[in-house]
Amino acid sequence: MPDLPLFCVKMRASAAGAHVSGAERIVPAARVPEVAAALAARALAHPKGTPDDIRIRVEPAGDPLRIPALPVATERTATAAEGLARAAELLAADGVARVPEIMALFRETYAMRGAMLLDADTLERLEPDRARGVRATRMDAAPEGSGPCAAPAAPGGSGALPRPLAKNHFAEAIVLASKVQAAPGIVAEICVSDDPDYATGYVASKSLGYRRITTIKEKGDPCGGRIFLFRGPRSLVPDCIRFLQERSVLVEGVPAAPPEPPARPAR
Ligand code: WAQ
Ligand code: MG
Repeated sequence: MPDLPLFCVKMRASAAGAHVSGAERIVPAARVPEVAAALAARALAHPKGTPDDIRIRVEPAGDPLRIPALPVATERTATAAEGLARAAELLAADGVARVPEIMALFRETYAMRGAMLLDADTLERLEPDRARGVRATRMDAAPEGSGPCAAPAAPGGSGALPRPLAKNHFAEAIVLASKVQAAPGIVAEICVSDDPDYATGYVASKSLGYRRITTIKEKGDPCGGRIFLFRGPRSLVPDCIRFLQERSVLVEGVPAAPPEPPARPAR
């Protein structure tokens, strides 16, 4: 049983109204002060610059749903074109129709803070707010061991690093992707970071697991986004959005680091 009460600690930093960084954790009450301080330090140390507004919000997490992390595999690609083609191929093999149209819609996500929620078959957009998109929130990696008090929590890994000071793209993304695939009606996700220096993206589904694609955009490109693909009756959409935005989730078995891709063939 988790050591209750647990709290969601969220940080959001902006400069001149523009988003700079954000992060969140779910921790026992006793760790809230330490985690809030670490998230504030992370906001202040962000490579994009010093924010002029940092918000730390602490809310009761209730009794989080515990789900396993999606299995992780790495696909090695050399160029953005190759990576996008691989993403399309994986989605198509997973039963997603109209993949080229979905990939074409991806550019419309670039300006959004959240994800596009797209009907996988009709390609209707289901987000209530199209400019913002849908945000998955209230999630963290479950600490290794029995309860949330057992060890410093995982995203970022081993505990040797001052974790919250640097964004661990992989650890945060596997938590988000695992929660998203647990949402009612979600069948797949595609993600490209908006961090200009981070060219690795992924596609995820229950059957594909979390498939990292080492190069899915060119280095230096600030455009990124996410699409959550939904399949089901319209009446399920509110449940899906509520789960993504409100249900606290702890993801178990998050690997400290992604696995190495299969060795490249000798040239
Ligand atoms: N919920 C929904 N959409 C989000 C969220 C969220 N919590 N956070 C970000 N987005 C959307 C938003 O449109 C961003 O522009 C876009 O996703 C990319 O977000 O295994 O860093 O935080 O090494 O830049 C993938 C890791 C890293 C791959 C992805 O995404 C790997 C990443 P970013
Ligand atoms: Mg980013």
